[in-house]
Amino acid sequence: MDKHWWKEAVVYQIYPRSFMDSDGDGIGDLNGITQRLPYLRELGIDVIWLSPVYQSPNDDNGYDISDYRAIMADFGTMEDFDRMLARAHELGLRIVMDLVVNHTSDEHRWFVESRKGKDSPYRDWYIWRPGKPDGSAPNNWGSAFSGSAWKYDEATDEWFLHLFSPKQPDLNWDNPKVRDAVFDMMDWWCQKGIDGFRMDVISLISKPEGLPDGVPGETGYAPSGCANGPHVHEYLQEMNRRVLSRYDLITVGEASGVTLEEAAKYANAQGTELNMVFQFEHVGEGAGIPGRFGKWDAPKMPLPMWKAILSKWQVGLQDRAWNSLYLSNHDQPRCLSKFGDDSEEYRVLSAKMLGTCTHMMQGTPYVYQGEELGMTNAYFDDVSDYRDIESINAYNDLTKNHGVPHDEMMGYLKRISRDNARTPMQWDGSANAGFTTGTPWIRVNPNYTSINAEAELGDPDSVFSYYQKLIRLRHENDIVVYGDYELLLPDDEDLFVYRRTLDDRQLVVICNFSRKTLQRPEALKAAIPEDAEVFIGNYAEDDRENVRPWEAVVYEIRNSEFGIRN
Ligand code: TEU
Repeated sequence: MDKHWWKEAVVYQIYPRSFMDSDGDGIGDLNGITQRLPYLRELGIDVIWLSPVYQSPNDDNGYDISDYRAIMADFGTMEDFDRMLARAHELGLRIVMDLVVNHTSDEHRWFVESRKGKDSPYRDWYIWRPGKPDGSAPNNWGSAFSGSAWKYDEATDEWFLHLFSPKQPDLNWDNPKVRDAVFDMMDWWCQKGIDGFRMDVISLISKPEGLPDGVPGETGYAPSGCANGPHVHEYLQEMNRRVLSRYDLITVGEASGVTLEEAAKYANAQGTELNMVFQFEHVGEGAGIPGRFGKWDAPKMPLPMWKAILSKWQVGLQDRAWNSLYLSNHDQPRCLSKFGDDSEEYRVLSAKMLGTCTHMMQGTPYVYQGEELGMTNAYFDDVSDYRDIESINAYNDLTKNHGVPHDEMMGYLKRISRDNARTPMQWDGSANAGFTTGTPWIRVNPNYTSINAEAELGDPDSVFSYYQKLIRLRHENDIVVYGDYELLLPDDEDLFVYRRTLDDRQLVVICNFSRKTLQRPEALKAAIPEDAEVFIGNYAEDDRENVRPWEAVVYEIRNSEFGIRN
């Protein structure tokens, strides 16, 4: 298998608004990030993915960009950015920018010009259509943020497409002038010395010919047929030829709606498009058991189904593409609360177990800010504490238009609102967790007094110290990066067990996704020779008979002709 630095790297995602505020305005900023770079060096990560810091009216927390070559005033200046970039490079850290080019802000110059009239030279930079004869929208597509994906423009009697908020009009990638402008901007950032791009909903940029109605009844943009559209690979290969291939970058596409077969194209080993993609099946999109209201009431996925999905991606991309590995990001609830157990008794154990389960797989791991501390959902029970446009729109839509009672809706928000991941980073036990000396833009999770970086940095048994070790083991052992993957005990409803193999070495990874103490199945005992050594584990003592609550233990086996010892 081809070796690359981006396969061996561990990426850390910073959500700048919530990471560190240096000037007391309650909003994280670039100088705050610069202050905290040594912390990330200490953790051992290699690459930082910055959620957008570009100029934006902040309708979707920066995923609505009004100037790709300027910094949002909340976050500082371009000089602050340059200082942060230089300091990161001094510390051996690479910086990946969030490229949001499926859409711009409606305040971007391009759209301001486009909406001026049908004869504007920028008209075709966006997707404008007349309504249907009955006066309704051009088709039945929905927005990811509730409601229609079309907004009517009185001045020109046409509608424009927005798969997200009405302040996020979709760019028309079929227009070569749009591609020229995007590639020129990307090159400008590469010339500044950045090290890669995370590409926002890049799988949606090529819309289906004729923009036909989608599958009725599905929610959001899912029925639009925009995912993996007719020209998406053509446009990414053009991007690769004209920009990406000219620099030593790491690139990851956020590929909403991607399938395994499509991912093998986006992340193909020939390197003609991107290094890897984020797929969404294991976090419930396009897989699992859908709810009546999409993700909001989707039931928890049974572990065998979850294991099968992750294993499908591990085996399905092996030797022909590359996986990203993640359980958390700024759009997902905290993985500890979603997949683990954030109770006082099991929080630390299950945080370490989830880290082990993810980081021992084949692919590039992504650590979301605070995940390395075992941060949990905030569980805000007052709707006024939420800030996320997706959550607020869903609350209004489902309670007002779908009869969902307030308490039921609050249950959905507490469980999976994106704001659960966007509460301020918990640095220490002082006011506002050391995030700001001002009033934070969103409430700090009240458990910061016990869950914070200062308390964990000196503690060898902390989640932070455990993540340090996971990252170090990946850096020191090719088997963790390049070893083949095989799922064991596929039907077990509590245990996730898999094997990694490289040359004459094996790792057997055992993860208990329950509070139960389970007797080890005979098949499992048979997979672990007596003198196998513990590679990493979240319990102090090894117990060969049982698997304990939320236990993660990885055994290293040499001379993989199992049982044969030299
Ligand atoms: O998210 C893509 C997306 O589809 C999200 O709506 C996400 O899948 C959903 O919230 C999960 O329920 C990207 C960015 O990561 C997100 O923050 C932006 O809001 C969105 O695109 C629009 O730019």
